[in-house]
Amino acid sequence: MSFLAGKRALIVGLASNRSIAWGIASAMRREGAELAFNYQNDKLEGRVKKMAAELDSDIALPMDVGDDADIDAFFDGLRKSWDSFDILVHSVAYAPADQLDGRFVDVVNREGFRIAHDVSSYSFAALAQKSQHFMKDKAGAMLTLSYLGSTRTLPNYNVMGLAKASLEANVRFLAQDLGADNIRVNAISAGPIRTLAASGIKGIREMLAQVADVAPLKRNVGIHEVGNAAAFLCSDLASAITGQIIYADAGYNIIGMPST
Ligand code: 0WE
Repeated sequence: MSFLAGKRALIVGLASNRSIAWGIASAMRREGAELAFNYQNDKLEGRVKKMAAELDSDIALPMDVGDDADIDAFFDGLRKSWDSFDILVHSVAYAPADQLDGRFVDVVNREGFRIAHDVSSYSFAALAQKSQHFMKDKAGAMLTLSYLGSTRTLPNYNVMGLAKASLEANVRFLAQDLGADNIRVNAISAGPIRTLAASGIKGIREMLAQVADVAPLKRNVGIHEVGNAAAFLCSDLASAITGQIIYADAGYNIIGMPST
């Protein structure tokens, strides 16, 4: 197929071989894209560089998306390898652990709210702002990752739900502005997946079991399925799709009441 041949993709948020970013990077590489990565901190440098090499990339530069100076330095560094690219993938979310344990009304606080929205939503706009200049007149595509908690309540997701609601609005405003430059902006709302970020979460096992029990496809989804959807959405095959939140969740989001 190689429907991403000749395209360059910047992947932000790779942390391990269980990351959704790994599923996306693998699918995009399989379809012919050239890749570049960030790593959040020194601890992740070696691991990310090794995974980049597995996908034939020697571009991995430091960037914590919570830091403006890091973002500036990252794009200055990237410019030394690439004067343009076609695809931006944002696969980053964070809320302090105390925000994801207990009733929203009891645990929410100003700092937790700020950090969740800063790292999980603002960072997408910040990366889009920098990336637009690399993507001009390229039929570019930007993609972020959302979750059902943006529009429905579920236990413990709490302020991350508000941050995902903000992220989805972010997709629409960016899509409106960047449409003029032929840049499309979409999100994939993935079903729950056992990544490193999810492994510490209370009740994740029950949530995975619930999805497998009641979702139309009667199973969970994997990072490589999210990767395939991402590769499609960022390819010219999806040239009419922008501003959308596409669910890759085995159909779970359509259920009102499970059938017996
Ligand atoms: O968006 C997410 C999780 C993102 C996330 C994960 C962590 C764990 C470690 C954000 N911040 C942190 N902070 C930490 O300290 N998901 C869609 C996965 C997820 O997270 C949940 C879920 C699901 C599903 C949290 C509570 C309930 C369900």
